[in-house]
Amino acid sequence: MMSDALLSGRASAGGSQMKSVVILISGRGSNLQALLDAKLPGRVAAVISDRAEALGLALAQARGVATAVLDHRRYASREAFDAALADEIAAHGADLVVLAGFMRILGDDFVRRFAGRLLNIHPSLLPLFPGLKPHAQALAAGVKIHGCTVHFVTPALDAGPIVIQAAVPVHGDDDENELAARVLVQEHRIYPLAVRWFLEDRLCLTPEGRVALADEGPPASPLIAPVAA
Ligand code: NHR
Ligand code: GAR
Repeated sequence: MMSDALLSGRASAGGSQMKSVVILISGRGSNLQALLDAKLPGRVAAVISDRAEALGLALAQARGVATAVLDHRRYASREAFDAALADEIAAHGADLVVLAGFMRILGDDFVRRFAGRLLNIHPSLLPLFPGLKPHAQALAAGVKIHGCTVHFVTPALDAGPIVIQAAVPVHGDDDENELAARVLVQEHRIYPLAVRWFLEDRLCLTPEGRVALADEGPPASPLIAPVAA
């Protein structure tokens, strides 16, 4: 829903308007760390992992953020896992759900329940290279520019409306790890931006399923790669 604040360009953040965010992780948690470091105008109500060994859980605990683990292997079906996860998120009163390296595909019922308040970051320039191993896919395709995308989550995997992208050059001698590290630096820049816009009521998904962003700023610079003399 487009709020009056978004339409009028008035952004409100703080006081009783402060929104709650729940962050879902599966692993390392470097995007979680970038979000926690960003001093966002909202409350991180909980960090939930589907893996007990996720390193991001310790990070959240060290910052005084509530954590929960829902191991998908303990549920009889994807639907049962999704329902338990949705209830756990709702118990924290989430206005926004942020997938930060969360590695379980979410079913239609889950996505519908959180429609318009569910964001993901994927390490490719979507719609290129959705799904698993996007850096390996990019290297195999021989693209010279790669990157990352923040999008609203819809039932179709990695195909939801795009909020922001960052591009990086692919170097001739890159391996998967080098390329992933170059992209990750940019993930840590664009995800806090997108989440901030949502929390400030400047970003929403319209009823037509399009992204609306107030105050987009000046046009960005082009990136050309390779540079060759
Ligand atoms: N769910 C929906 N409905 N739509 C999206 O766009 C989603 C989603 C759930 C997660 C993140 C995602 C990514 O950015 C994401 C986007 C997991 C897989 C996957 O294949 C694919 C994409 C993404 C996350 N998961 C396997 C599964 O069976 C498990 C893989 C594993 O455990 O390593 O769920 O890329
Ligand atoms: C990040 O690169 C993120 O974009 C990616 O996994 C990494 C998680 O790192 N997400 C996906 O591939 C989603 N399927 P992090 O745990 O350090 O944030």
